[in-house]
Amino acid sequence: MSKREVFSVCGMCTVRCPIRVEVENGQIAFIQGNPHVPAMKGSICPRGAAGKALIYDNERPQTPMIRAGERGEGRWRKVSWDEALDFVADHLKKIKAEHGARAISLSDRGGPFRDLRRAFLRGLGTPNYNNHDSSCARNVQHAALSLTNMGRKAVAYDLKNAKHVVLQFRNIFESVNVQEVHNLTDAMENGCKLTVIDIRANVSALKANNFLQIKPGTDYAFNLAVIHEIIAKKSYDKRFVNWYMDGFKALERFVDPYTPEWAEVETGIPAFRLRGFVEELAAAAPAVIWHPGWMAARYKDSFYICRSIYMINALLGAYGAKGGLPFVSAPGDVGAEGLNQFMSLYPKPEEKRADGVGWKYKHFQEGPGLAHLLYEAIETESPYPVKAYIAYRHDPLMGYPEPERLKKKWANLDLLVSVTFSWSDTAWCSDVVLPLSPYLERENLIATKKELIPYFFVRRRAVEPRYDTRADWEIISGLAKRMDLPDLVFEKIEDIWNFQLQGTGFGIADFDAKGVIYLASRPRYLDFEDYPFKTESGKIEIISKKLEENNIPSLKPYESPQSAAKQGQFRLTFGRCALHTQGHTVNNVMLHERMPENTLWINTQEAEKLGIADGEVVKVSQNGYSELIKANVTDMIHPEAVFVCHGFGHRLKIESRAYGKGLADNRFMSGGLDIWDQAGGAIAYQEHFVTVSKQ
Ligand SMILES: Nc1nc2c(c(=O)[nH]1)N[C@H]1C(S)=C(S)[C@@H](COP(=O)(O)OP(=O)(O)OC[C@H]3O[C@@H](n4cnc5c(=O)[nH]c(N)nc54)[C@H](O)[C@@H]3O)O[C@H]1N2
Ligand SMILES: Nc1nc2c(c(=O)[nH]1)N[C@H]1C(S)=C(S)[C@@H](COP(=O)(O)OP(=O)(O)OC[C@H]3O[C@@H](n4cnc5c(=O)[nH]c(N)nc54)[C@H](O)[C@@H]3O)O[C@H]1N2
Ligand code: SF4
Ligand SMILES: [Mo]
Repeated sequence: MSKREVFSVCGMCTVRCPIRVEVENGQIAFIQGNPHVPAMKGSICPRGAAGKALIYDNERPQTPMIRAGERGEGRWRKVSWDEALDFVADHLKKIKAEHGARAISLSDRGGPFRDLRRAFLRGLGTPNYNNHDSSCARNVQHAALSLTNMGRKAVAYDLKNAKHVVLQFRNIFESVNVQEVHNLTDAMENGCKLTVIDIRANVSALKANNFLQIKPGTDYAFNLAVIHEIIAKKSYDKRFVNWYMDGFKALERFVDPYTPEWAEVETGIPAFRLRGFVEELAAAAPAVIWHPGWMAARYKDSFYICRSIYMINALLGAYGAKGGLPFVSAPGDVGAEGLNQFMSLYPKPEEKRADGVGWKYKHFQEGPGLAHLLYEAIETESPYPVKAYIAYRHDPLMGYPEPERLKKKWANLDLLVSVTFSWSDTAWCSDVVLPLSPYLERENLIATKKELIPYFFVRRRAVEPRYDTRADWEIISGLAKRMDLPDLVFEKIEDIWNFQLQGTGFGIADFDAKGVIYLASRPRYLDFEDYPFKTESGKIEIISKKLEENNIPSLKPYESPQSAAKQGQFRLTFGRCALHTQGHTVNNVMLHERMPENTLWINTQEAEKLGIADGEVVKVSQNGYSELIKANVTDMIHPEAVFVCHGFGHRLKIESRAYGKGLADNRFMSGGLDIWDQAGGAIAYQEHFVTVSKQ
């Protein structure tokens, strides 16, 4: 019997936890958190444990496929890798010759392993790289940039050392990042307080010291009143404000009308509770983390909510502080050399982006752009035609609103390719499916984690592919070879790793012992005087020149949210659950067994008015479209909202377990592709109402 251990990286969600895998006789025997990464404590979440079931799933794409019927019809021709890659490359060449390289676009799931494919796009000469972030954290990113000219990941959440953590539309104990869960739990054992501001009592709320149930759509009102109270009681960190806040006076004037009593009427949270909460925060400052949010693509004012959170963190002196939001270090900050980048082999394309980011919308960061605006460009051919789209580990038909409308926009494409390890609506609708090996069956590039202690990490192959699938680097290499980009063609992964590590002083064998290479021996906290805000003034700028120049207010007055028009109508809200990841695990045997469908959370009193009993199958409808779902009648949700876990409602027969189970929230967002936050860039997914009725 042969037995070995492989250090790798989980791929069941985009948190990408470091893992240790035991392999016996070429089979996965055991998966655990990498014990050499202290905050993992050797553990993984339930989805991480279900990685094995992904490998044995025979309902995933097993060979390359080219469509034989119409798009979405589901008639496929199984082909060899050579034929599939030739097909894609021939189309890309033809499109490039006819419309220029800019007519080629790709979107992905973001993350640390994308250097090679971004280099591929640069090599082709197209600026049209996007990721999923306009459906996720773009508002948080743009809020951070608008105040500090640094992205949201420039600071860490130092949960372990925090004294008070605030979660507002952030459900840390279900929307899991394993290290964050352990760090917060440790802190709470040492007396750290937890406040949860949510529209429903989620698992995090059940563990919290304070749970503030808020009326949906009114978070901005609450936060403005918090700022008002902090300033009125002079509870802010004077040294921080003097050194590092530009525009404090403007902020003070702006929040003047937003008293706790005013906010009580809007939010339903009593003024005395807000006051007590602010007192507790001030007592714990600066070791406070008010989490700025992750899935913050919810409302038309979500960007301003995120901005207000960063401002509160600043007023409390939490920015930069131990136990707050200290700045992360890059390799260079701790005297180490960073990895070599494939992207730097090619110049940045000069062409303007199809999604308008950087020229039409100058206040947005280019990077991953805004994918929903790419889709608009595909439809309108403005500013120019985009004819090829590669959905690379991305399922926009599940992740964006209005899938049927999105498909019509894509009708303009000459080539639609999906690179994926699972079936998805997008893959089903593609011209070509290039099946990716699941994470346990493939390697990835080496990646850098900027942290208090920065480190390099690498995903290694634990077992050989069961089916005719390939790793990312093999797919990109195959395409690069056909598109005459010899610098991106590799026969073996070691050549890629060697290129990346050249000049760092490390070799791939240095990952053998622990799976990661730490670049410093202890956490690096900057001295107060050295905070590296990247604005012109070197301070947090409350009034953002970039926003104002683009006619977007830095301080936006609060507007009350729309309410339901009649009884039986509710705002549709959503989130994640601990047992599934987005739309791509609902067909996983192990996870499906534990949670086969989502349910509709509905407030007890509202359900009674409609005569709906707990567990009853009810009808949810909007504009003539309806689906059925089981009601979860509960006191734990605000009466104006209904809630579902996202990712269910699959309609592909090939996914026999998930087929027809649960409700797909994105199908109840009529007009939703056009409802987005003009200041923050993200889709406003929760600006929709549904009618709930007995069947
Ligand atoms: N209505 C509604 N829409 C939403 C949301 C919601 O709650 N409600 N949530 C939003 C959020 S937060 C996000 S992030 C997006 C997600 O949207 P997507 O990024 O499209 O969703 P996923 O299902 O994570 O991934 C899509 C495909 O990529 C592959 N994949 C996913 N993760 C990985 C990975 O780690 N490695 C590899 N190799 N492949 C992977 C799978 O094959 C999967 O089919 O959707 C957003 N859209
Ligand atoms: N288990 C699991 N973990 C995951 C993922 C997964 O799919 N499954 N996906 C990962 C990804 S891509 C992301 S983006 C993160 C997302 O992680 P989070 O940002 O924490 O997102 P959600 O779980 O969507 O929602 C958090 C909470 O927001 C609440 N909420 C909804 N509307 C409102 C409102 O108007 N006001 C307030 N205050 N609260 C509201 C919901 O009830 C929910 O409890 O999770 C990551 N981790
Ligand atoms: S949070 Fe869970 S699913 Fe996500 S990477 Fe970590 S162990 Fe895997
Ligand atoms: Mo996300």
